[in-house]
Amino acid sequence: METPEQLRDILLKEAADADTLDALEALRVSALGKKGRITDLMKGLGQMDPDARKAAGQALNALKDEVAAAIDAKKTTLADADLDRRLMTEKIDVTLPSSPQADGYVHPISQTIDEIIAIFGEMGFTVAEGPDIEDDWHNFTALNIPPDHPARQEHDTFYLPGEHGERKVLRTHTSPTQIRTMTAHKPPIRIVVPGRTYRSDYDATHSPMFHQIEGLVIDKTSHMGHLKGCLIEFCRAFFEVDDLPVRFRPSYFPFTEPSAEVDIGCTREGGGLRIGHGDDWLEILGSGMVNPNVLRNCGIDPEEYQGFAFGMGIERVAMLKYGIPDLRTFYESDLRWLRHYGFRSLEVPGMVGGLVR
Ligand code: 2NM
Repeated sequence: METPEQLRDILLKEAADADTLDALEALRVSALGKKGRITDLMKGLGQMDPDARKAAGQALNALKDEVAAAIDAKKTTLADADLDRRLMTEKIDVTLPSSPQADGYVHPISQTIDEIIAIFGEMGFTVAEGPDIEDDWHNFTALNIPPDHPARQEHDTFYLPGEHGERKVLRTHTSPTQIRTMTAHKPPIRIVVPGRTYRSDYDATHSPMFHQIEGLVIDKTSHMGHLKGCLIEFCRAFFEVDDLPVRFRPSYFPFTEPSAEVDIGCTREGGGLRIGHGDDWLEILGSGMVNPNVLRNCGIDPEEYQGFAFGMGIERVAMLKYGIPDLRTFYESDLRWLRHYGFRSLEVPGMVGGLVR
């Protein structure tokens, strides 16, 4: 067996020579482990006389500490070198896209809905959604449209049989979701409701299924000034014209009183249309102060609360903003059309979209 001095030189050299963390761990076990070489020497202390044992014991403990320290120091050196090597060899190109570009396009209807939601989202609106299949009460009655009102025929409603003999309807507007929100939640309310709507009508400017987005604000002091400010702001943000002229024209809806149609300024020249300034007007939205009867139908006290509502057709504003000439092409699933009019999936909807002018 080596003397402690010889063992010291051997172990320190082995620590210096170890060139992997694994080799260093093997050395630690063979020197300091239960059956290690220093441990073996310590076992010999038992046969020594007390004075010699004391001196030898101190020497062996010092040896143990020195070897353990040498192994730890070498371990740090190797780990640092390993990290340096990885930092040198493993490179990340942070300019690569976070995922491969999807081989698909966002439909102009989806893009337009996202843009409109982004604008109203900035104004504090949240999104509400509801069922496409409605009942008479939510689609007509609660909205102050009586059973014999011409609006029920005017809308060319699709009727369906219900499960218990009653009549169901495919919603003719998204307003029944406003009714559901007012019935289920206490004001203040500030929502927009996008979605599919249905009317039995089909020609160059009408599809039996189309999309609407409607908005509703109910609060204690909401008034016509809020309606006007909100919708002027929306039209200017959506069409990306800061000083776009906006006009409010008196109108009639059973669910609002007073009601107003909202027009934006435009120019018509040689069959074409330019949004912005000019001597002509283009209808964009319907709007009004929610009729007190509608509030009462939803359990809201019109003496305490009032509010405004508005609605628009998605296809119509998408065609205007993006220069899409034919309504029917929205539903033809023609990939060449989608590659032309669609949007890249990673484009962020918002007020900086690509208006075609
Ligand atoms: C429009 C025009 C005017 C409207 C009204 C309501 C409700 F539920 F509050 F009564 N929702 N939507 C509304 C008002 C919709 O679309 C042309």
